[in-house]
This record gives sequence, C-alpha cells and structure tokens, in this order.
Amino acid sequence: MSKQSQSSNSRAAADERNSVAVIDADAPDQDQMRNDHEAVKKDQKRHLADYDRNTLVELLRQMLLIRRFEEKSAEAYSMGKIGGFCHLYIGQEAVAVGAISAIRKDDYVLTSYRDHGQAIAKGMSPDAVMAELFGKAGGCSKGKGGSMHMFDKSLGFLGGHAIVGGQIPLATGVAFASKYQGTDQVTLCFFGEAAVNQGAFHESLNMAQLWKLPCIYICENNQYGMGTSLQRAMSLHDISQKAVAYEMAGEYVDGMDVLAVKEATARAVERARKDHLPTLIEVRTYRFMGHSMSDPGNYRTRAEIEKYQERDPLKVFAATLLEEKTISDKDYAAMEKQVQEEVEQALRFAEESPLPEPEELFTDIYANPITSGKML
Ligand SMILES: Cc1ncc(C[n+]2csc(CCOP(=O)(O)OP(=O)(O)O)c2C)c(N)n1
Ligand SMILES: [Mg+2]
Repeated sequence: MSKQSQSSNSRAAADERNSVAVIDADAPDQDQMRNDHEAVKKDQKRHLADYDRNTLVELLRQMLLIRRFEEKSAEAYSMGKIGGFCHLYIGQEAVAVGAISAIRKDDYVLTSYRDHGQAIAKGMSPDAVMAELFGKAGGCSKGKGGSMHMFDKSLGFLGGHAIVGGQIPLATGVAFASKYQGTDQVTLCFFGEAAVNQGAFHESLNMAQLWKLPCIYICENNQYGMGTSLQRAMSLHDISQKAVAYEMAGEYVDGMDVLAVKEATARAVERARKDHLPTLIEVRTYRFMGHSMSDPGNYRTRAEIEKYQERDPLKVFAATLLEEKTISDKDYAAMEKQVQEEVEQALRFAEESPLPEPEELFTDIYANPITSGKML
C-alpha cells in the first residue's frame, strides 16, 4: 500500500467516526469540535461495547485524578508553595489519558512543559509529581526540574520539555533508537499547535517518514500559544494536513472525547509497531485555565471558555458512563473520594519531603560519558 493511500485510508477511517468538518478559516474555534456535548455522548455510547468495564472506569479515574491533582496544584501555587512556572492541563485530560491508554508500558512518551497529566497517565505517582512541583527531593527529578521537567526513565516518560517544540526532534531520535535496536516500541510525542511553526517540527516529520520511524506526533491544538490565537499565527489551520507535505498518515480527532483519542492513537500505534510508520494526529482541545498560573487571560472571553466547558471531557465521559449504567452514582462518589484521598496524600508527601541537599547542585548535570577504552 502506498504511503498516500495509507494517509487517505486513515483519514477515511477518522472521518467515519471521529472527525468534524475541516476548520473554516473564518470561524475556526466554532467548528473544530462537535458542537454539543450530547453529540459526543451519543458517539461514546455507540462505542462503549468495544471496551470492558474496567478499561472504561480506569479512563474516567485517570481523568478525574489529573483534574483533582491540578486543582490542588493551583491551590498550592497560590499559597506560594510552588515556585517557577506552572502550566495546567485542565480541559485537555482526555488527550493524555486517551492516547497513553493506547500504548504499552515499555513505550515512550515525551511532551512539553504542560506535562503533569501525561506524567500521571504514564504511571508516575501523584506523590512524585507533587513533590517535584514543590521542588522537593522526593520529586521525580529530585526537585531540580519543577513543573516543566517531569521525567522518569524507568516509566519511559522522557520529559517534560520547556523549549517549544524541543521534544519533537528528541522523540524522533528515541523512535530511531527503538528501530535501530530492533524493538517494536513506539514513541508518543505531544506538543502544542504553536510548536508546529517551529522548523524542528518539519525537519522531524520529514525524517520520520523518510526513515520510517515509529513515532506518533500528537499535536494538542488548544487554539492558543500563550495569548496568541492560532488564527493570527498560522496560515493553514487544519494542522493534520501538514502530514500530507511529508506523505505521512494524518488525521484529526475531537480531543474532548477520550474514546475517540484512544481509537485514533490505537490506529497510529498499529501502523508504528507493524510497519515502523509515523503518524501526525491533530487533537482539537481547549485549555480551561490560563497559559500558566501567571496568565490573566485577557485575550479570550468568558463566553468562549464557557462554551468549551460545556464539552468538558471529564464531565461528558462521566455522564456517558452514568447514563449507560456502566457506573452508578455510588461508584462515582467512591471514585471521587478515593481520588481526593490520593491527591491529599500527594500533598502531604510533598510537604514532608525534604529540600534537595546543596550538593545536588552538582549531580546529574552531565550525562555519564560512554567510553570504549578511549578518552572521549
Ligand atoms: C523556543 C521557544 N520559544 C518561545 C517560548 C515561550 N513560550 C512558552 S510556551 C509558548 C506557547 C506555546 O504554545 P503551544 O505550543 O500551542 O502549547 P500550549 O501552551 O498551548 O500547550 C511560548 C511561545 C519557549 N518556551 N520556547
Ligand atoms: Mg496551544
């Protein structure tokens, strides 16, 4: 099958269920996602039978955990317990949870500075994430990285990257390493839509398709790069179409629907694992909070935010499972309680964890040199 037909087949598959109309250049933010949450619920209900109950409950639990964790982080930040930048993921949880649920434990994930959700979805404990936010020694990066630099090699979670688009060539290299070593591991690379304007994005996609690398590029199109809307910064608004320039498979998916994200990622994973082929997935989503904790958000209206909040991926998926009686009100209340306790425990762990010792300033600065009998 030619690359082009793979691309159009994948587009056709996406069109069948997940996709909405290609963005209208004049009114992109209105048309990017299914307009009302009832449509998302209806679609989710049609697909529930494809999953066992445990899988569905776990997807909901992870989204709820990330939401409550970040609400608590915002509180702690406001109390001055967290220093530096802090970019929240609230509103985008279905992207990390849906996509990461479609890969294996030994696969890799790289993302931007908006990384708390991906870290938790990849298996990092809320304790390690919260302690890192607090700059404490018990954090995943020993308190030396902070919010933007979550990292755990043992989980295949390779950051947390503060340079916009910096993780894209790195992920491409990780995918190259997997192929070179003959494994069937795949790499998920998350980035925002503003990163697509970086040269590194284009260089990486070109190489990944040319060298057939098992890298899945997931663009989280939340429509803003800091305070700049995509309409003011990009000549082509349909980001998934950028795949065409590299003869790569590409599709777009509604990021407010956790099942749709999972399914789109699963299609890409199959392509990557079997044939070492990359994919570009554009996930249309929205962040409910400011760019970071210090953003007053004057560039968008309350009405716009509220419009997207109606499609809150967490609320919509919970409603789907409740209405279909996959879970009961009692189950959901118990889940809330368990998640709240987990977040409170993470807060206690972060509070009680010691600060890094001053000597830590000199550790983990350089990689250990690889020597082959010679001085490097
Ligand atoms: C190379 C580089 N340029 C500029 C910045 C400053 N900066 C930080 S976040 C950001 C916006 C990125 O937006 P997007 O990629 O859409 O991701 P989002 O924040 O929406 O998740 C910018 C310009 C940076 N960190 N790195
Ligand atoms: Mg963005």
